[in-house]
Amino acid sequence: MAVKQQVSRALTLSCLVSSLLLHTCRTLAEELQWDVNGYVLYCPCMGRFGNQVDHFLGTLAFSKMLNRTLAVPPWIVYRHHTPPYTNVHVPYSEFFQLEALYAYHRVISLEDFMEKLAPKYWPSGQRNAYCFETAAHRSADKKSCPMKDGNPFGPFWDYVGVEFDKSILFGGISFSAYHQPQWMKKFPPSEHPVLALPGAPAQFPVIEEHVALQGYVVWSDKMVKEGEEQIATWLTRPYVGIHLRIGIDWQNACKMLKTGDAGPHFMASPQCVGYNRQTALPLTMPMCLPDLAEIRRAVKLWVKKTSASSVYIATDSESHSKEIDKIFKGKVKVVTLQPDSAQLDLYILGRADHFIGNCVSSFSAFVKRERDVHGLPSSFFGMDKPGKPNHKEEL
Ligand code: GFB
Repeated sequence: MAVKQQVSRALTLSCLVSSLLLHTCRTLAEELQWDVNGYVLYCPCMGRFGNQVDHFLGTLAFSKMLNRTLAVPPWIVYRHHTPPYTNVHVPYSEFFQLEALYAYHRVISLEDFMEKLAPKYWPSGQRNAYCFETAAHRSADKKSCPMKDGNPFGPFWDYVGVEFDKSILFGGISFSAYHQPQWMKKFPPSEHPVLALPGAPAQFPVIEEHVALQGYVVWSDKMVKEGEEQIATWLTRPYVGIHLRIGIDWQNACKMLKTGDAGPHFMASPQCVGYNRQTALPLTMPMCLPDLAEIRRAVKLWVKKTSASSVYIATDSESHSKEIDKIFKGKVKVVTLQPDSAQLDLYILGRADHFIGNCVSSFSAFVKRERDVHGLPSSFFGMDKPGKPNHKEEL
């Protein structure tokens, strides 16, 4: 069954499912049973939050494909600029409901797996690491999986208290559905109960088939409360939410468009140019790095189209709130909170009456997918109609 259909069916049944699940989870919390079909463990070691979510969706699908329970890892939050500069590992359930994932597949938090199951079923001395031969070739002895080499790998496995005892290498297979029989044959759960991987068994960006799995990523009650409070305090509906990804790291990344080193598929861009490489629309500079003129144009267009009373600006650096304020001469409220929590920005953008995102950013992609699940409209800077050529529209 197509993932999209599965999601909508699951959402329709959500009330029933969640009450059943709450019961199941309570039972599970009391006495967790070992799953004889095995487990998938991985480190979300590539990129920041948006990248980690893309990988998470693919890994969820991979675990279901192998019929193994997914040990859901914490999010890795980097603090490169704030003391004590060490990574923070935030349990999945801080931001999202773990139970909501059950409607798609069996999961357990990695923390619970380690605390409640690992001591008995995956004890020290029996902890195998699994990786591609090519990855092991980078290690000193050329035979060991680089599970804990460097940051964020070492701190991640230290967080859950894991040392690896042995490496098992593989090659000639990918994480796609095409290789499902090979995975089952090579690593039957009876002999390989825990597949612990150095990175996500998934592609970046998330493949089209798995985009709708976003429907199972449901905000935690705590996040909903905090987000709704901020919306009620600062914003008047209808509001347009915009994501400005314009900081220095992004300026450098977008330079690749100028040098011609990037095709239409560049980071998260399939979300707006289309997933099919043959028919993908061109990726232009304003889509990657909108300048102030483009930001003003798009905001003005969508505020007018939606008769918005306020604009919410989420940004990685500069908010341009003064310049945006000037367009509307005080008639539209312009708000930026620049919260420490990136998830609060994501929540507010997700609930906007219209969203203008950055086509290339996986942070924007999180918002776009979530809004698609709920049937809410989105556009991108440099592309007013995603997936279709950008018709210039008159105000
Ligand atoms: O989420 P993310 O993977 O998206 O990484 P990209 C960007 C990070 O920057 C977010 C912060 O996780 C946030 O921590 N950030 C960006 C923001 N925009 C906002 C915003 O509007 N509000 C708040 N509060 N925070 C990739 C990175 O970023 O870009 C890769 O994952 C690499 O590591 C690449 O740096 C160039 O896909 O935009």
